[in-house]
Amino acid sequence: MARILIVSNRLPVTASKSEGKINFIPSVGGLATGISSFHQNHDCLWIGWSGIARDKMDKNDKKEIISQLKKLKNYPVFLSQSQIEAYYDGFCNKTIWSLFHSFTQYTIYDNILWDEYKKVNKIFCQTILDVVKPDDIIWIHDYQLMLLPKLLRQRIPNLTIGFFLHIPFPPQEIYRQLPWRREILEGILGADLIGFHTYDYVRNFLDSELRLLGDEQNMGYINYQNRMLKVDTFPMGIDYERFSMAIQNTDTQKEVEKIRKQIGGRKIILSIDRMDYTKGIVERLKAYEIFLQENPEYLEKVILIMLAVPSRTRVEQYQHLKHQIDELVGKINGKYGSIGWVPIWYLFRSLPFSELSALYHIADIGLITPLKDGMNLVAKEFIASKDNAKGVLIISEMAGAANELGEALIVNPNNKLQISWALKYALHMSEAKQIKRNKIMQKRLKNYDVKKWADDFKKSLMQVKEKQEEFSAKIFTPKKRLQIIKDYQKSKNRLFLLDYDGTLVNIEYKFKTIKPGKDVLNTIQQLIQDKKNQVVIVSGRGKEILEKWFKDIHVGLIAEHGALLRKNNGIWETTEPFKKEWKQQIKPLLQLYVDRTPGSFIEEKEYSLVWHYINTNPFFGQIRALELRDALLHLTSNFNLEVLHGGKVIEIKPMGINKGLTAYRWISQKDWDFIMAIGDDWSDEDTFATLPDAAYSIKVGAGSSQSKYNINSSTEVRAFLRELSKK
Ligand code: ADQ
Repeated sequence: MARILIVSNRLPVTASKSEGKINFIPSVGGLATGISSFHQNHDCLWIGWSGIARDKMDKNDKKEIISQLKKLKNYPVFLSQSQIEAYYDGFCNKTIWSLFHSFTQYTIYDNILWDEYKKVNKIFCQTILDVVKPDDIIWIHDYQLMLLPKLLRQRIPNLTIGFFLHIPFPPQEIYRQLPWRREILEGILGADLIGFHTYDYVRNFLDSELRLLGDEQNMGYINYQNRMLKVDTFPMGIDYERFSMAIQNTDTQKEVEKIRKQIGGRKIILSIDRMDYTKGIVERLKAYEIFLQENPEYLEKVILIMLAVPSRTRVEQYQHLKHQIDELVGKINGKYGSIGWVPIWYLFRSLPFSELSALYHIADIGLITPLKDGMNLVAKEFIASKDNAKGVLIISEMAGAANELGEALIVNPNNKLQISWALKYALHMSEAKQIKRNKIMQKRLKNYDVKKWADDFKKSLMQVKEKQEEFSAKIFTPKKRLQIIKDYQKSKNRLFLLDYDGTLVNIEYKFKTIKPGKDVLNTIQQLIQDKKNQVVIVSGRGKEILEKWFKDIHVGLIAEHGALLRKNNGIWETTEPFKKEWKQQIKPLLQLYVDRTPGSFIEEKEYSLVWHYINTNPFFGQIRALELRDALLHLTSNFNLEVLHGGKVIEIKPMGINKGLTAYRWISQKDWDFIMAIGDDWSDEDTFATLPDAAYSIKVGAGSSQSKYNINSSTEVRAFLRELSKK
């Protein structure tokens, strides 16, 4: 079994130095708590920063840290204090964290911070290179290390790399504000599998990819620089067992008793977060105040236990937030409290598991209302901790977790009145209803716990690798090339079926300008000089243009994807008496889409109509293409027409037109002892399918195909054909 290197900014343990001694304590935060059990149960090494700056340790400390961490299956990355400040406090938290949570007003763009981010990603890369073995799986976590996948890929091209983002990926109109948007995207795209918590984030990422780098996806697969990679949703689970069983620990039971004694029979509302402006703590407090104000019958009968874990305390924004929350809590407690009752119990610290699980267990309501949250594990932990399934979760619709917790009370975190109503509703909810709702959620969370999540991610990563291998097995290696050349030399009757766009010439931005250059014409001339060779150009283009381009060259021509053909005698024939009248009825719809989609245009061929969107805004063009395809499917249902969507075109043509059927007229003509078909898109698959077993079929570019081989580009196609013609 392959070893897994988990890589994250922080290790699951944090080192500190006091009185000359190095101590370790568990780190807080979603990632550390979430996958620590996966780490323990697999052959893993966790790589990350240890918590002590390099310049604050001596040689012995360094040795001690490495050796202590080794026992815990951890390996440290050493960073200086100034690097941590500029990279983590700076770029990560003042630029990425705020922008990715759509808090553009807090986002700072500073080249110095960006430079440090790049430097630290390189340090991580070097540390991994020091310990990595060729078969290791690298699983990189989160926004601090978005350049790392590419850096590693450059050094070890075949490495298996997964990347998971724990925070939201913002909508493209927000993402594109980042001055380094391309570098970051390209950095992430170094991975083989890219995971997000929700489908919304996947869609946002794919939108940005399409707009900024221009690669279209197919079922989450992207063909990026001739490497197939996948983008998918993996909603992170929790260690369900740990939380659901917690109440059986005597320590947790003692804590429950202690809290009960202090609180008596009052209803407990629980709020737990890291102290962060994305978590909506201020809005939540204000909503609680409205609740107290509007429902005086609940005064002295409820208590809000608000737990905030100190976080990023060196960042000014966070200091300001702490100050604001302290004041607000003081104000509410002062205004509504009475002797023997404080409306808010406010704890600003991290808690041991026994205390945390006791709070989850005892609380009547979990009030979790982030303004924006990648997932939010606290909400899931609250539900899992309810051994008797009693309790009500109120969760913000802006938390990724809301997608999986549909039976909870879902609120808009900015709507304080709604939160106040939800509190009242929760306090009145019957126990039967609570149990019914929670049991459904518990079942779901138990099924897809953190172990399943991590296994699922790993399994998908290996599947992507398998797909890549299938593809590389077909890559046109020098050995395969030699084999074909040998066969070519032995043969006497050879047939070449060559697609035009994307095969003999590169597909370029401006559709209309790709006429064959000297390079293409000379290559074909050289091939047909040998009387043993018959060349057929198998194209989707109209007959006039093909005739013009290949005027004096004795090649067979197939036009309009097989509707028309010209044999060497120079006379065009139709393969079947296809109808054309339908064009008048379809054209107005295409014209409407041309008017509504700047950059698109119609190409009219004898038997087909094509709507091209290669020159449109890629994202908009794709949306319009999907709309048009749907509209056409309705309209064409009575006409015996086919609607094909591929390669930045939508083509409408009569059923039964097919490159393969027409190519077969040549294939069946003679007893060829060498056949080679080359093509790049869906329409060429029909040609490949009609070939006899011994024939050679080659697809240009990556992507799945029934071809025997894949070749990288049309430049390589031309070079290979020239090489053959000289043999
Ligand atoms: P976080 O923003 O840290 O994580 P969250 O998912 O809620 O947020 O995880 C917090 C974790 O810290 C929980 O596991 C909780 O048990 C623990 N915790 C909270 N308060 C504590 C306390 N006082 N004492 C001890 N432990 C405490 C980021 C993203 C999230 C995403 C996670 C995981 O911001 O959206 O869910 O990563 O991907």
